Amino acid sequence: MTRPASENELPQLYEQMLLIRAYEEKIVEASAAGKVPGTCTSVGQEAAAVGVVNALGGADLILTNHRSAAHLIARGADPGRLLAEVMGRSAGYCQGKSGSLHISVKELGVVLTSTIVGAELSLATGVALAQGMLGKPGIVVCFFGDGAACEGAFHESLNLASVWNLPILYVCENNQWQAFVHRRETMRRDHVADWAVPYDIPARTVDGNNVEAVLAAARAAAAEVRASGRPFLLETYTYRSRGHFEPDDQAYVDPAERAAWAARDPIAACRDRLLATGRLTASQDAALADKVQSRIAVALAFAEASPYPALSEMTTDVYA
Ligand SMILES: Cc1ncc(C[n+]2csc(CCOP(=O)(O)OP(=O)(O)O)c2C)c(N)n1
Repeated sequence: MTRPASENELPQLYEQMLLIRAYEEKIVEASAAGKVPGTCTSVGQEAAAVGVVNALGGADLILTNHRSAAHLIARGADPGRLLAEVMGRSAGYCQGKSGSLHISVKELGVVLTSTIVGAELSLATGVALAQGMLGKPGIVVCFFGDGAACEGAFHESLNLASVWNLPILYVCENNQWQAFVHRRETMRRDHVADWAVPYDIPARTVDGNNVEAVLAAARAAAAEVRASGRPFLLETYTYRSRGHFEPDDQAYVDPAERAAWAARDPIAACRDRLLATGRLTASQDAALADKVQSRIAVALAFAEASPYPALSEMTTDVYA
């Protein structure tokens, strides 16, 4: 039994998306000013992340990739500690030693961020196997991109997860781009969901820019994984609105493509639905925007005030 987003949920999902956008825009601004290292952002993909993460339970484990900020914030990570991590400060979730590309938050069940494209897929197989052997509850959720789906690790992992009956919810964020290459150049088909079927894994594609649709699809998918104990692949069809990393002027992107997707921005679409149905007023919207901006300003001040790790700690918490 799955539930669609309720009346009360949509404003909360909207606020989470606003917070994620404000966090990543602050990184863009601060990195342009030389204060923060540039990162890979997920601007434009907020609905995909928020919809999926809000469909999960507390015992579920998440493995994610280089665009993990939205997954982390939707899971409840503190933007101040995330920013501190990106800035290499000791108040960061990994004591400033992971940066944005390796961050994990054990207490939130975010097992890892993988900067090796596709590694999250093979590691999810092992995490799900271990969960089962240890008798732990919770499914494993693995976020990856369409580029990762073009790697051998995707096919090996899906095959093994199917043969071994592993409870993994695969979430492909098909954002059309693979670094500086459009997925048209690397895939014959538009949808990664098609590739799950030969492995006997049920799959569906959902509009990744509609947070309510993603939430409903992710709830149904997670329920199916729990009931069957088997994998499921959910593809969120979305768009990476900014460059591969910061800075990136996206000179390689057709301006018409960018404009078409900008017109489908997930946050603007959600705002329009909330306003049109009277669940949000313009003044409440302005207050929410102020609220998230001040939260991010506090987060940046917190991160900037945090010291760098001591030299004596340089080799602790690291394994390579
Ligand atoms: C194994 C490996 N190959 C190449 C790279 C360089 N790289 C980093 S991100 C990226 C594109 C990944 O595309 P996709 O999986 O679609 O994720 P997206 O960046 O679109 O979110 C590439 C090629 C890498 N980090 N790891």
